[in-house]
Amino acid sequence: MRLVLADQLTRDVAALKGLDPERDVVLMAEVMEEAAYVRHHKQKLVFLFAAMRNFAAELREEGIEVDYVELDAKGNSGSLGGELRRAVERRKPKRVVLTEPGEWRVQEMFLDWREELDCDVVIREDDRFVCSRAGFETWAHGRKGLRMEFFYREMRRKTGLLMNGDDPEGGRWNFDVENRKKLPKDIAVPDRLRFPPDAATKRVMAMVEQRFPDNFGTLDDFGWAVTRKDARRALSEFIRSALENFGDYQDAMKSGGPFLFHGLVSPYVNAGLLTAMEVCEAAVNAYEKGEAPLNAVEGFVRQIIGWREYVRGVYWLKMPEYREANFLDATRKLPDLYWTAETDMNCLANCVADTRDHAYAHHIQRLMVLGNFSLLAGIAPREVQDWYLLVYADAYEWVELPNVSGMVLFADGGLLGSKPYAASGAYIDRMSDYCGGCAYDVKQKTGENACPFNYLYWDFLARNEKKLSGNQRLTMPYRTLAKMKPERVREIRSDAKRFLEGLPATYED
Ligand code: FAD
Ligand code: DLZ
Ligand code: SF4
Repeated sequence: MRLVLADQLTRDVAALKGLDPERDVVLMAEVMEEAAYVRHHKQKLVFLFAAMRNFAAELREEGIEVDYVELDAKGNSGSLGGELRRAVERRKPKRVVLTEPGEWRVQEMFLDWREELDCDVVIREDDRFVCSRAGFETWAHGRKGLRMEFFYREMRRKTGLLMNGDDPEGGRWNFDVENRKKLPKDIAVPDRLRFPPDAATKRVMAMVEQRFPDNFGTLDDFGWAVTRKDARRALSEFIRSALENFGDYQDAMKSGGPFLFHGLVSPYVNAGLLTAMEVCEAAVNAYEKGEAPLNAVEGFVRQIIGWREYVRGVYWLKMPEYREANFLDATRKLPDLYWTAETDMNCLANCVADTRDHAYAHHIQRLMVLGNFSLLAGIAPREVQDWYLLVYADAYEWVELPNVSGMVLFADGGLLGSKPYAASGAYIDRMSDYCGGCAYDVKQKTGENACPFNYLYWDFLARNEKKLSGNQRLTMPYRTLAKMKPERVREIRSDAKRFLEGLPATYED
């Protein structure tokens, strides 16, 4: 019996290798425990359940027997362990074959099953990643800092992507300095290929609305691909219409335009509809044909074989302690605006609304608006982690946690990033059109009308001076803070206090 989880929907995922249709059965189960360990965005649930059902149908078309348990099936025990136990009783297999899960929580359950089940349980390595967990440990061993850049270079060598023998294509490993342009007013942003739900997906939508009516998010604009075939079409369309500008405008943000020139592939790659290597190879192929410049293609490949592989490595290296890390001792509850989008801060309102409407926001929205605010406001890591884990269609703890705790909140004290990504309103103003439509004035530093990011930034530095002032990369801002008159610092801190105390945080999740 071969178990396939919702984020393992790849025909040659490890558990399906060597499958014999004459002998083997595939088990897939929709279960309440996985659907409710956080209250996932409605689009994430629809995406995963519809993709699971379609994947099962594709296996059946191949002549493979699939034992598929729907969420509403009679007798569904509600947990993966329960469904596995029931299936073993039903089928009496000699062996159960699994692919290692993406999350620590699920791995702990797998290890329990191995003890409990009345048959052999074989757990195979998930070879959809370029770097295995053991490979990352070897790389990390003995290193003081785990900088992504050095790991990335190894992944380039290992995959041969954008390599000329031992040298990087174009003579440099990283073209990031060319990837920070502001969006010109007249630039045409391509329409993105979205997939209106078919009848089967509509049935899943009805089930999700009925079973999870109060979960975050809307289904009105559901447009994710739910089959490998459509995910391939989405990838081709990205390569054709957006990749060319991906690099230049990777950090740009626009009101009402969350997709810009981004790949929109993370839900597919994480769930298995596309593989990381095929996505990178498609981009490199466009470069080789002269259809996309090197800064775009290198930037895109770096996100996948660099950042994506690296955060997974850090996750498995540091779990389970990583979840509890709170270097800055942040304790604030998550403000309601993360659920309601109701705030006068136009940047936050836009990013939460994009998240609610699409279960998606691009990287800089996640990092420099939603994340930056949670860092400056001192929101407790566990509150922020839970929010990010449930709101995005691509979210699993292995990728969410290092991004949130390491990259955004500096909760790991600098393992993942050399300094916190704290920024004032000037950064958001430079990289977006949000400030023009905002009730606050990004140029004002203090007072009722001032952009809250401005005083929250200095308040954050003052509040965390003991822990952060020794950080070499923060020498400049701490020097500026030291030069400020005491009454100016008092004014900043009192604005921050007034603002933060006025933020409602009433939602219980
Ligand atoms: P593109 O901008 O087109 O990038 C291409 C691909 O690179 C992505 O599809 C993704 O697979 C990979 N990638 C890019 N950046 C990262 C990164 N920092 N970490 C890992 N992979 C990356 N990504 C997730 O897949 N799941 C998450 O739960 C998740 N949570 C995040 C939380 C925070 C606070 C931040 C700052 C980032 C998070 N990311 C997460 C990373 C990144 O924001 C998304 O992968 C990206 O926005 C997905 O959209 P895209 O496919 O259009 O990406
Ligand atoms: C995220 C998720 C959800 C919502 N539902 C299911 C499910 O019903 N059945 C299943 O097999 N997997 C589900 N998942 C994905 C698991 O939580 C996933 O395997 C873990 O996130 C480990 O990576
Ligand atoms: Fe955001 Fe400040 Fe700009 Fe308003 S002024 S959109 S709060 S950065």
